[in-house]
Amino acid sequence: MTRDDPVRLYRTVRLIRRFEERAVALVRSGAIVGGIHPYLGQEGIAAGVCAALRDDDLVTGTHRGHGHVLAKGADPARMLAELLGRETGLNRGRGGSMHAADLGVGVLGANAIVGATFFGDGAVNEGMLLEAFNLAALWRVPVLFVCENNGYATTMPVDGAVAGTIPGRAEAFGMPAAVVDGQDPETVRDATAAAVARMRAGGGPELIEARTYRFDAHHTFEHAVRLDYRAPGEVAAGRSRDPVDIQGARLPEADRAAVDAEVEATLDAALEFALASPEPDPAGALEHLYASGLVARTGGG
Ligand SMILES: Cc1ncc(C[n+]2csc(CCOP(=O)(O)OP(=O)(O)O)c2C)c(N)n1
Repeated sequence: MTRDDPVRLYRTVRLIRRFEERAVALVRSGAIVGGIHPYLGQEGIAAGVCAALRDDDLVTGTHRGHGHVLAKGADPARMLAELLGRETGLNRGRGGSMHAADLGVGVLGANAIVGATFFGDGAVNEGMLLEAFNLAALWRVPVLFVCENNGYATTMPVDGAVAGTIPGRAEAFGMPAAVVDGQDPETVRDATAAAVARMRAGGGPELIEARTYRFDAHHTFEHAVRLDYRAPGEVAAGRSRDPVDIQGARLPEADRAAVDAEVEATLDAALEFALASPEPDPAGALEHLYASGLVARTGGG
């Protein structure tokens, strides 16, 4: 199977979907402490973008970052262990949901600071993002900025927060920009492949605005505190364009069922591994905070 094979793309969106559904259940049961920002509904973007990348390409994600980590190829078992705060987690349980990193597969890290390389519509009014656009364009840095426009920054609708357009921000710095259907993994993959080919040939940075819809809460805290900012009809319409079904419809039913079963087995094993893993020893709480060789400064510069 090639990296951009339709079956493989389906496997990725399905893996993220089921990983997230299980993670939400683990939050509800109290096993995952502190909650998560579910990526449900946006799976086609991470899957499509990462299908067009090489293993040695680097990505950074957002606070809604599980999908980016999984799509780039991190081990779901170690990712789940990370969410559960276990020593076997990708970051020994120290990073958790919003700081999962796996340098082995080119994931520099999910990032709780709004405005990383994958980013939401809420980031497009952040000054540091525009500064990054400027320097990337000026120095022709091969970076693909992927805006996952799910229509809201927490509860703030895009229309009430974004003047002008998202591609317009890139174009102001001379960067090519495309708007794509983020619910279709193959559309995202093809747009990414085209941009990445230009960038590898020295073309400089580009931006993709992927239009999507967040199926679940901004954060799982919303499951307890119902916030009334999306009309039921809007949510139903958004959910009707499901990236898992869109990609699944391209596969023979038997292939889809086989992938579904394989994903379930992978996640069953992942959960078993994670739950059987020890929590970090409190005595080591200060380990792995600094790169080896560096010591914490105690003040005085
Ligand atoms: C620099 C910064 N400002 C504010 C926040 C608080 N914050 C966390 S998520 C969020 C909304 C982000 O919305 P968006 O970028 O559209 O991403 P989405 O949550 O929709 O995926 C905000 C404001 C933050 N984490 N970082």
